[in-house]
Amino acid sequence: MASGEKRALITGVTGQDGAYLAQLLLEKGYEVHGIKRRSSSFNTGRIEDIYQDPHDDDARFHLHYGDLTDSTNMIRIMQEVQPTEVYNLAAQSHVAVSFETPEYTANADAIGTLRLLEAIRILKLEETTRFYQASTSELYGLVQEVPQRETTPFYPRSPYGVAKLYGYWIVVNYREAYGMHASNGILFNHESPLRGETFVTRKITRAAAAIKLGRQERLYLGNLDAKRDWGHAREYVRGMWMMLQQDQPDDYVLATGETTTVRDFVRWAFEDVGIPLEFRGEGVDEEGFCQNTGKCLIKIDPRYFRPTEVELLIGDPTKAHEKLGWKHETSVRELAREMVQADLEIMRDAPIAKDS
Ligand code: NDP
Ligand code: GDR
Repeated sequence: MASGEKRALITGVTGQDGAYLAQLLLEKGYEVHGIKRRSSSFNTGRIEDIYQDPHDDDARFHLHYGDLTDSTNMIRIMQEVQPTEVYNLAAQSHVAVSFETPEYTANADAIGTLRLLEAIRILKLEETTRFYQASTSELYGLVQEVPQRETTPFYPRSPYGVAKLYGYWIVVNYREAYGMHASNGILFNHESPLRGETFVTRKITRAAAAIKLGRQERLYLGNLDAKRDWGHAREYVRGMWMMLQQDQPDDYVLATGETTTVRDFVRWAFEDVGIPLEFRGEGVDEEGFCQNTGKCLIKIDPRYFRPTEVELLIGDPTKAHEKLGWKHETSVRELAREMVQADLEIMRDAPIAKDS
């Protein structure tokens, strides 16, 4: 590698953020290495557009099989790649699923982060390798202060949040103990047409498209009162990169500063496919009716309620704005529209959507 050349290693490259980040770094001239998991079915759909044939001498995008639960595998990949920047985006990232798989979630999300930091230390790459950790607004959990900022106390409310709390602090500790350039991005929810289908925004936009096209009867959801600060994933991965370009490592909140209920997101998505909704009832009895036909399109299924919920997230991105020059651009309303349009296109050829 020529001196000054940048080489990134992205864990979780097959996920929403991994796909956007890989694309951004390739555009910036990086050599990009991604870690993907072995799967019995195809799991590289999101990076199809940037895939490069490894036989091509000019290829700058390379994939390695790996898993955050496997230390020797992490050390070997780190040794082979010798990255100048590591972006740790891999995680069991579904909050509800973490209640069902708490031990695995801790292994991948908490100890997985430690494994990567240790790989850097064992290989004596501390001086040359910068580290980004995908921390989360789920650290804030039970409301302590609004809007939530870097100094707001943490109170996670799920095994996922607790595992990510370990990830956050081990990054801070390795920064202080070994002088590593390691930063936490405390990112609030960010979505896109590449969002996983079981996260609420995508579940809603897919269902709105499918119902519009007559391919689905109704949508089952959980807590409609939860409030989230939703931004666009493409803009948030740019913030991750900006953090690693700073002379000093630090921790930053990325958020829009605006919060929306799940119910309003549902309303917008259905409005965007031309189905005005009216909600009646409350809690588990709540139902959303199409105003034109009186047909019940939204029903509450208590299975989607979480044992402990994060009711309100609203972030204060002032530090990122002032120190990084980062700011969100897309409003949540525009985001909903973009996702609905994308799902309408996909859905025209898709098989009938199943309840997810
Ligand atoms: P996704 O769920 O879309 O992607 C997660 C990625 O991690 C996938 O590539 C997945 O592989 C991979 N992965 C999961 N478990 C392992 C493992 N044990 N070893 C190796 N790879 C694994 O998440 P997002 O892209 O949305 O989020 C990226 C990161 O940012 C995550 O760490 C998430 O927790 C965090 N985060 C996300 C926010 C958001 O709103 N999107 C907000 C704040 C933080 P596969 O494709 O095979 O499943
Ligand atoms: P979240 O995202 O838990 O905030 O974590 P998700 O979209 O799963 O839930 C958002 C809110 O919607 C409520 N909800 C439902 N959620 C899902 N998935 N399915 C439903 O049917 C449903 N009905 C209501 C939830 O209760 C919740 O309040 C995301 C992930 O990307 C994490 O990895 C990341 O760290 C945080 O965002 C910031």
